[in-house]
Amino acid sequence: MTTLQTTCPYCGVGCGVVVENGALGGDRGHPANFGRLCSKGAALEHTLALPDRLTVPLMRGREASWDESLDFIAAEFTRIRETHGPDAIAFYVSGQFLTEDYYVANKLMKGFIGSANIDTNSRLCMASSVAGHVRAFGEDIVPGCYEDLEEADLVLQVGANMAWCHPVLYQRLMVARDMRGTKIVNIDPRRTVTAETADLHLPLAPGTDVLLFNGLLTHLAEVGALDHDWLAAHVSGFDEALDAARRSVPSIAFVAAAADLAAEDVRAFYDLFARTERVVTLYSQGVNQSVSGADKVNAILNCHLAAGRIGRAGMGPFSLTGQPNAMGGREVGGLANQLAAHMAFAPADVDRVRRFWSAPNIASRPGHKAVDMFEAVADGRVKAIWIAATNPADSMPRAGRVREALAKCPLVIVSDAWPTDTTALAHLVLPAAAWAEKDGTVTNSERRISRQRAFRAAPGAARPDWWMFAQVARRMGWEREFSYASAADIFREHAALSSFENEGARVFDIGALATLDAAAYDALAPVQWPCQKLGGGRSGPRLFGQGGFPTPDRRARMIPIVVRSEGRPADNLLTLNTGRIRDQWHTMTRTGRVPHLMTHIAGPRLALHPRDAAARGIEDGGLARIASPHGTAVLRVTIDAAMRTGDVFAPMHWTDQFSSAGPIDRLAHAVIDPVSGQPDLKGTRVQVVAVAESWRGLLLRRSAGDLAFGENVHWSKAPIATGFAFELSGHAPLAELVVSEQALRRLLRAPAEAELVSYSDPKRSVFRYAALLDRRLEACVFFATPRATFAEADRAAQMLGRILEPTARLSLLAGVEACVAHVDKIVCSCFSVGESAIRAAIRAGKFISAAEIGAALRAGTNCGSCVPELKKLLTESAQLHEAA
Ligand SMILES: Nc1nc2c(c(=O)[nH]1)N[C@H]1C(S)=C(S)[C@@H](COP(=O)(O)OP(=O)(O)OC[C@H]3O[C@@H](n4cnc5c(=O)[nH]c(N)nc54)[C@H](O)[C@@H]3O)O[C@H]1N2
Ligand SMILES: Nc1nc2c(c(=O)[nH]1)N[C@H]1C(S)=C(S)[C@@H](COP(=O)(O)OP(=O)(O)OC[C@H]3O[C@@H](n4cnc5c(=O)[nH]c(N)nc54)[C@H](O)[C@@H]3O)O[C@H]1N2
Ligand code: SF4
Ligand SMILES: [Mo]
Repeated sequence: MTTLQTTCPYCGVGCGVVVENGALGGDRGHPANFGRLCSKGAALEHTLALPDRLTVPLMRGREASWDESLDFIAAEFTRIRETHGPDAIAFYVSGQFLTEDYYVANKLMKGFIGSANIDTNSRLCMASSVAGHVRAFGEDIVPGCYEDLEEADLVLQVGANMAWCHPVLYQRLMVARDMRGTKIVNIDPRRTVTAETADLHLPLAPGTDVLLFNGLLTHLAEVGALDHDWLAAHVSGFDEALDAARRSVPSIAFVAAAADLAAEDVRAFYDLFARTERVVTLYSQGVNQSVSGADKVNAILNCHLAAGRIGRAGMGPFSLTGQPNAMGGREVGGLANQLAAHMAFAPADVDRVRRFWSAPNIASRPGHKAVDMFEAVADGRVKAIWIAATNPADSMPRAGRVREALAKCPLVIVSDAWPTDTTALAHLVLPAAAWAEKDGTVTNSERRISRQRAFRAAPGAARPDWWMFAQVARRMGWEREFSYASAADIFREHAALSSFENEGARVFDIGALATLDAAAYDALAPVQWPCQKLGGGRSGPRLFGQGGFPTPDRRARMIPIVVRSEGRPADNLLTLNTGRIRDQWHTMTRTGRVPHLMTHIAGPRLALHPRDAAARGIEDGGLARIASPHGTAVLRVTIDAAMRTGDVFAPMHWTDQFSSAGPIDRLAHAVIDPVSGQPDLKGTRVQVVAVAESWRGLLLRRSAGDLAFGENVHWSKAPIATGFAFELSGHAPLAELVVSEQALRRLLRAPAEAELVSYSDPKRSVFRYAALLDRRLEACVFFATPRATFAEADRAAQMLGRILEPTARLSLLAGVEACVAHVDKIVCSCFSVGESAIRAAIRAGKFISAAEIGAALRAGTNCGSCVPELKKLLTESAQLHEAA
């Protein structure tokens, strides 16, 4: 029996995973999850052998060797550097890099190429928190730990849909609340499943968080909830911050009106905060991804600093990190405005890092932040860009413009494990080793460094990212400085830099790990930083409980937050909010290929309040066209009373590979927070109109392939056990699509030798076709009127790839009538339990708790991610009962 411990590659909770004889499970010994995994973590096993991996370097589509590829990059970088200067080269990397990948890329760019033009998708994710932390604490530090959530009496969730995005941490909070009675206040314009389980939900108008927290600060002052001794000893800037807050927020009534909240709810929230000592404020992208992101962060930090609620058990502000290594990337200095190891561009820092690296060309000023970086690509200042472990053609705002920039760029290099909309734009595609195939470390939201360990061989010629960057560096002439033989070599150097001439000036110090030998690195147990060399200063899971901030006067700084205009223009536009769904990870390169993860929400849906829908003649399940000045998309609509009027929500996940709608980021504006450079991905103003649907279709195929439809067909693709299912929807007559047998064969990917079978009932607009090759069902397509849901296609889906005797063919197509019943939504993806089964059982009076549903149907008993939805179904049914 072989057992290996590693870390989940998805969210910043950083759960431990054990691999036992090839089977994956939660690591009971890991202090982040104690054995739990969410639906995505539990499905990791199904991602190990996903098809279509990139396995060889591709130069303009031609297979190339590593030697040829790496020599080419080194020669081009050298030439561009000499001709145009170092700033003509850029790296755009990722919070999904391991710390070791990040360290090498950062060192190459900032110490050797000699530019700071390395930025990361963390700019879209964590930059506002980084800026807020640095302004308040003097360094980018999350002061608390996960146990604080369990020891708090009040937990705020601000712009954080934890039940879907940080599920295991959410479960820990729910368990603690059952025992301790923790109060939970959720602050989010949408009534998310997370908000559903809170004691108080404040559905504030988007972008009004600063007002709400400025109001809280003035309230704390008024009711005497400040900690004056603490303020006197450890904080500066209090008077200015309170003064600014008072000027922006004259009264609770003012906050309520501006944020569109009930005044009694605002007061209830303020009172709860004022009288509860143990408060944790969790926040995520509803805070960070905003034009006022950094100000939102500091408005929150101000309240915790003023009340002295930081760094002690059960209290503190807590920035939830997004990606598995969002934190590690900041530790190495992977953002363009950082240098390395929590040092920025102060001359003494630059000199220190230069000496440590023996760097010939150290960068002395910040480089381009993500949005600017792609602008610099567009206007030709950047002539070569290396993109790794991120998919900006889909995930950057104004994605269309990003694509245009890349299309014009003389040299685009992309390292990825799967083909994406970004690799499609690369001159050189480099095959990366993926999770399970590479070694290194990641740091989670509570500053805990955990090992990712390889337990599979990388396919073909795929290699770890650090290796690629080190190879290019060596071929550019820096052989000795990049002579790493393993991830452990890199980690030791990184750890040594963190404690180099540190003497307590920087809290990020992991000097104790700088001497790990290979065996100790291999065996490294999850550890929180700081961890200094023996006899070092700070340590422990919480920081700043006794002050000691890393600022020149050792005091934290409260920042006066001036509220910029929050007024809404009086037009007919809606605010496009974007974000995540439970079972998908970003641009779906992994989760979008796992059939059962596509069953919770099967396609890109635009959520819209009933009133906004009615005003536009949009029906539930119908289509809508959504347009911004940057792009348009047609999406299927879910009418949802959990939305505010005036806002719509679309998931960020779908791409051109998965839907005709493509990435929602084609529409997103690239407006940034002036402090952090983070784009406001939650606030694009859009127009939404109904699109008439003339028919609906379901295409089942064994192979994915391309769908060459024009503008008039909306489609989305989902993997199923036997192949792929495509939802189709036409906004022009069906006859324009199925014009000929040839067109039909293209749709079904049926070669000339394939046999076609058809069934039609024109009176009811029912048309069905199947293609068979050697008697096996290759593909079939069902067309019907717009309200059809194709429940009868289930059997056809099961039959894909199977032999179908002539007698069975027609009956398969004839099936039952196209029925109007709802296709069941899978609530529990671990055990495939559908909503209708759960509802039916609840109606029959069988269950009154999620635990009972679990006992009977197993739903919610594995990863627990669906427990909030089970609770919601129970509450809905109870409400119906009361109403009746
Ligand atoms: N299932 C899943 N989990 C993930 C990921 C994933 O792709 N899928 N990605 C990971 C990553 S990288 C990240 S960054 C995290 C993100 O985790 P979250 O930040 O929790 O997720 P989002 O859905 O982006 O946005 C959170 C909420 O912000 C709200 N919001 C929008 N505007 C405002 C506002 O003005 N004020 C307030 N208070 N709230 C607002 C939205 O309605 C939304 O519910 O998730 C991580 N976990
Ligand atoms: N509208 C909108 N846009 C958003 C957001 C939003 O809320 N709304 N959120 C933003 C946020 S917070 C984030 S974090 C970003 C995420 O956006 P991206 O980083 O673009 O999303 P991913 O799909 O995670 O991209 C990671 C890529 O790395 C590849 N990969 C996986 N493992 C490896 C590896 O080991 N090495 C290499 N080289 N490649 C690998 C994957 O196949 C995938 O293509 O999106 C941002 N964009
Ligand atoms: S909560 Fe889920 S996605 Fe996040 S680390 Fe844990 S198992 Fe992975
Ligand atoms: Mo993120």
